[in-house]
Amino acid sequence: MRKYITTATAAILAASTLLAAPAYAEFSNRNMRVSNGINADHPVGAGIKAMQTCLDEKSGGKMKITAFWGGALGGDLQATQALRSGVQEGVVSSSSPLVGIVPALGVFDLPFLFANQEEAYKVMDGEFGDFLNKKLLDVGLVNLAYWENGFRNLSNSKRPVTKWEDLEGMKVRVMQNNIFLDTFDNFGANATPMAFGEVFSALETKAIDAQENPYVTIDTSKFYEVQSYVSETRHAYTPFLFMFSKAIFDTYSPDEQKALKDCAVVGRDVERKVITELNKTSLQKIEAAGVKFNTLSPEEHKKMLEKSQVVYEKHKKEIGADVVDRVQAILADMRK
Ligand code: TK8
Repeated sequence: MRKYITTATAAILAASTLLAAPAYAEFSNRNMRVSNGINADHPVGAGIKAMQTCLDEKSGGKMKITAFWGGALGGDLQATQALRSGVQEGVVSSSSPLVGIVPALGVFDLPFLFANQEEAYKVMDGEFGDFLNKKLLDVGLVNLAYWENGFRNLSNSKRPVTKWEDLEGMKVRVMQNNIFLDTFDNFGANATPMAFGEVFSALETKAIDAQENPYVTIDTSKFYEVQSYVSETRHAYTPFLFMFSKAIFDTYSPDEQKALKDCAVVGRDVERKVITELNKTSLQKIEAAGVKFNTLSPEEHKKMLEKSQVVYEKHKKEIGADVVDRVQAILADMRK
């Protein structure tokens, strides 16, 4: 009998606690600055719009993103450091300039790692992506979701690149990242690390001959105005990380945190869809501007890939052998 009463009391207590909890979610007015190096007409713009619509619905209009484009709040690395010190809320950054903070991110810089978008999505959105997110969290960065930067292609002002030997002596801007640097030096190019914000004028003044980015970036950052050739090398797929300052995130309510994470995924899906569509029209626009376009034959593409294996060997240790092995095991499994 006594036991019965205790259980019943416990049940009533539990029920009343449930009733006492607020039936509404907790949202405060939040103004969140999110910076980008690319311009507003890049598909990241469409992704952020979709994310905002989602946040409006969930927070009753209380959570607001203010986006800054074209590196207005500094380049990828600078903005990411601002997140770590809690003075800026968000950034959409390439992973490549951040390897000094999280060496494991260098895995995405390995040449020809992913064969197609599907592989990239599965790896980033699955347990491997979570594994890297933990490392980002340890350094004060909440990665809300992996957005798409995409497969990178080469543009230059010298000649069509149909085989790796054509890169001989070419002055190629690379991101501030040793794996990219070695990848291009290994092809005989003269790789020059440079922040994204300086690329247009460096191409214009011919301080450099070449750069590499997805078509949508060559289009929306207007590199086609100062380049004569675009070659479909697809030598790397780099992600965009939609990161949030952990210091600021920790002050948000669980409802706000959840809304941010959920809506970043909504934005991601829109951004990826728009990139896939725009990739085609971007290339048309680039060609219409008079830029000569070429693809590489499958044989030459394969030779480029084989030539790049030394880069894997050279950088495996600093990325973390466990990290490289892990992604390669996942990919091998997917390719079965
Ligand atoms: C924009 C960069 C850019 C990247 C690069 O901030 O630096 O070439 O591909 O998209 O993140």
